[in-house]
Amino acid sequence: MKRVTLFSILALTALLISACGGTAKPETVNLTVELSEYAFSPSQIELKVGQEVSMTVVNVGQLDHEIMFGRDVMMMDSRPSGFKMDMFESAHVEPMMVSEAMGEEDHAAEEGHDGFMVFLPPGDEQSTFTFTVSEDMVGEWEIGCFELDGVHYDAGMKGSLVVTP
Ligand SMILES: [Cu+2]
Repeated sequence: MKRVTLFSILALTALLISACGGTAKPETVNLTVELSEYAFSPSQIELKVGQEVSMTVVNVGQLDHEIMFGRDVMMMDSRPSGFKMDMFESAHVEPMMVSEAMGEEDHAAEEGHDGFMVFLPPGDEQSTFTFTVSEDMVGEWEIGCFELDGVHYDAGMKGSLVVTP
């Protein structure tokens, strides 16, 4: 009798767990991307629609760096200066800054970059932001740093971000 009861409880628990799996409880993903000369680590990021992403970007290098998300590189005076299409803007998703490195906002205004950008001075400065991956983000995107008139980007400071349904 006791054994039967225990089995019933286990069976019921399993049923409840599988039932809960059907409801849209967003999966939280914590990502850390390190910026250095001249690379992102990791340089390939994969995300899924519905995920709640908390991304921390850290400048572990010796120079100013930034990270942008988009596709189709925009040229200004024949230098890569950003993306024509910003991933967040085109998906109408506004990342929420949780913590910001010093000087970030001033720098964004100075550079006149279009789209979402996280700028980081050297010295292990870091920023964290969160966003929910939406349907409109599905596809292949690029991450890039366009510091020094695009010299960083040309030197290989780029990577890929793939969003799957
Ligand atoms: Cu850079």
